[in-house]
Amino acid sequence: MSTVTSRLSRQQEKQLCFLLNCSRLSLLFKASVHGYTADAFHRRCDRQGPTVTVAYNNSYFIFGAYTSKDYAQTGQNIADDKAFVFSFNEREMKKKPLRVVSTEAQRSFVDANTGPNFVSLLFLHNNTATVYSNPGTYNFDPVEMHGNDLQLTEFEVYRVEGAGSLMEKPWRNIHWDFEKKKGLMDMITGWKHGMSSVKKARILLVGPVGVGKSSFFNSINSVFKGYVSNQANTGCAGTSLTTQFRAYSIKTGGGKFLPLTLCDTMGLEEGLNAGLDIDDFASILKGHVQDKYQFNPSMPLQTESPAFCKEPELKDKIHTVVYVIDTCKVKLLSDKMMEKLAAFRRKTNQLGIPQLVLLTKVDEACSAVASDLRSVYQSHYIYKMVQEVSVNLGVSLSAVIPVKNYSEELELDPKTDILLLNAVIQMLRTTESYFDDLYQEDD
Ligand SMILES: Nc1nc2c(ncn2[C@@H]2O[C@H](COP(=O)(O)OP(=O)(O)OP(=O)(O)O)[C@@H](O)[C@H]2O)c(=O)[nH]1
Ligand SMILES: [Mg+2]
Repeated sequence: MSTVTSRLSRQQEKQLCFLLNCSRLSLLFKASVHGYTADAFHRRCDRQGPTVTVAYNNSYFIFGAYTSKDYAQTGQNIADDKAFVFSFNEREMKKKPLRVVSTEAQRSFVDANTGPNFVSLLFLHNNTATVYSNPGTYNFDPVEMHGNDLQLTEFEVYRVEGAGSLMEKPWRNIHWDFEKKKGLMDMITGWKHGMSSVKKARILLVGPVGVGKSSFFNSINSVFKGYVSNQANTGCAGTSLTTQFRAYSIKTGGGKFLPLTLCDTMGLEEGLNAGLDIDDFASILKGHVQDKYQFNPSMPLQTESPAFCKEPELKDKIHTVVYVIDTCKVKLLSDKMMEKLAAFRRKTNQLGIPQLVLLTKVDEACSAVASDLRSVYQSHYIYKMVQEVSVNLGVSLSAVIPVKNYSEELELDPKTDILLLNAVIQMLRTTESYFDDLYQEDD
């Protein structure tokens, strides 16, 4: 996984997103890593759609230029009525940023084989860590723009993921027809498989701290209760809020139980002896861990402990593992976390248990999705994150399911419910494949 990280702080990124009216910035190019050359810039930034260049100097200026058009080295002047140059100072983040548009309607930037050339600001000038500045086409005061400090300490280019960046057609089809919700609920309630000794699919939620594992259980529970319920403790803390193993049953409106147990665990942490331990994970998979077992990260569950179930049956074993990942943090997963997830995946594979990935917080990840959840499969950004997770975790694209959990709402929302219910159906189908495999082994 790439270790190239953005130089922008969270607050600076927010400031820039506000200025650009976008939901996210996705780092394409970082000169200190990729090189202060026009060639390196074009290799990563050509034909990327809307982008913003961000330059940094020793005088605490963060300045650059936005264009909604592609870089393509055509040698032409490009007209872009959305383009502008901007500046703010790291030491005066409360001050309104400077934003200047071109005075020449037909020339917002020159699309040549140089560094980004916004006529009045030419970045990576002569393939060096400098900017050439010549106000005019963009009429700014150089002191306000960059403090007359033209030596760059860093230079980055981001793709701008905005509210407008939706695909024409969704890449996965979902029926958003609200009448369907009842059908989906019935499908889950009536789910059966050929394994008569097991009544319920036992599904394990596992993933880093704060990604929404407990919230997913709460959300499914809410859909079937008919109101937003917060049975499991959720929230944000430095370490995992969930410290017990929980195997949750879910009641339907009619008082029966769903053929499904959602198992919630402590979150994964990067450090040794922190978060869910791989030995505890293996014990859960094999059905040795009892409900409400209190995890102890410095010592995994011992076989002689009373909480250790010595002779688990098939119904106690995990039938599907669901890795829960926060969509907003896909790019921020550290190498250590990726290694941990890979080790968990290996363990799960050894036991022949099928796996899915749940991408949560799609509402936080993309503003278009936040304003209408039905665009979840049209968001370029979400699609990119699905692809990235699929490659990085080594699961197929079809095994990655984006969802939005209930987090602060007081009322149910049919669109949220439909996406959640579809995720459960996917989990049940995956569990079915586990039982199918067992049957084949019995033959
Ligand atoms: N906007 C939004 N917030 C979410 C979503 N899912 C979870 N959250 C919020 O994220 C925070 C963490 O959620 P939890 O469900 O406690 O996460 P967890 O994975 O169980 O965390 P640990 O038990 O600490 O490992 C809470 O404040 C939730 O309200 C989501 O889909 N969208
Ligand atoms: Mg939790």
